[in-house]
Amino acid sequence: MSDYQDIVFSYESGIGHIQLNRPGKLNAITSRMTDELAAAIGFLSRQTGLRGVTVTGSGRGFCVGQDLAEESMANPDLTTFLERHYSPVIQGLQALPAPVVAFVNGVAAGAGVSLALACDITFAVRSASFIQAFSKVGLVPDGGGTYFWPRLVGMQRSMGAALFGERVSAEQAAQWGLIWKCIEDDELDATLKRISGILMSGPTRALAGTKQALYASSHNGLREQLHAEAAIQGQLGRSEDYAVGRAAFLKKQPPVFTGK
Ligand code: LHQ
Repeated sequence: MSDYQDIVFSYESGIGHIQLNRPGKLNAITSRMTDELAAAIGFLSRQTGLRGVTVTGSGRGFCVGQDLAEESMANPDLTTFLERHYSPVIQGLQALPAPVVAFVNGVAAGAGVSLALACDITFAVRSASFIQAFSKVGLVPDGGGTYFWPRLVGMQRSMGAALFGERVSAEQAAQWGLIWKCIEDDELDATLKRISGILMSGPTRALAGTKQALYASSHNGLREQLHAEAAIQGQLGRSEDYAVGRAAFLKKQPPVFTGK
């Protein structure tokens, strides 16, 4: 879709592809980029046939966070800035009713790490790394950085990474559970295609329900969570994909899901 400049965005066969597109600046985030991300996410949220989303970077980096050279960064009112530019993107990604998969193709720093973690699941190439660079510029982790990290890797690792701003390798990130998998650099394109294919032919409503239930668990007790699972399963019990999946299992055949 041609109107975008700081991202490349396409939507095909139910899959949205977002590529951050400022390779010369390691995809540092501009206000135009957050506006374009919000527009792309808004577009995806209106597609009834949405089945998945991929997010990656162009060039040698994934995203190094806020563009510190942007003029707006001289304005100390970062509260308004974050709420206007970042919160809609982070919440928008989490709210999309289909899995959002990050493919971290190189270094991620600052809010670029938060952007990757706002996706539902993250792959990173072996040469990629994650830097909680905020303390180096006198700021706290933002874009959900203090929300995602402790939930994924616990308090000590979150503290260490944020207080000292040390580089965390992709392999270490996978060992910690910050990301799903560390893959070889030359496997990135094939993995992105393979995962897109899986999402394109997946039981979309069940995957959306899985995302919804897992996120609800971060604020629910067991009783509420059992209710949440039962409510979602109640809707899926009436879905076409469940009928297809059950029939295929009984016939010992692979299911052909339609996402309905
Ligand atoms: C950059 C940046 C960058 C601009 C590299 N900005 N140009 C705060 C405020 C409000 C709202 C939202 O959120 C935030 C939180 C944040 O995200 S604050 C920013 C946090 N990020 C950083 O502090 C990362 C700063 N970057 C670096 O430390 C290095 O670039 C790393 C270690 C990531 C990569 O180092 P190298 O591989 O050596 O690359 P490089 O430093 O040479 O960068 C390549 C170019 O990208 C270079 O431009 P140039 O024109 O000189 O080639 C950098 O200036 C530019 N760049 N990060 N955040």
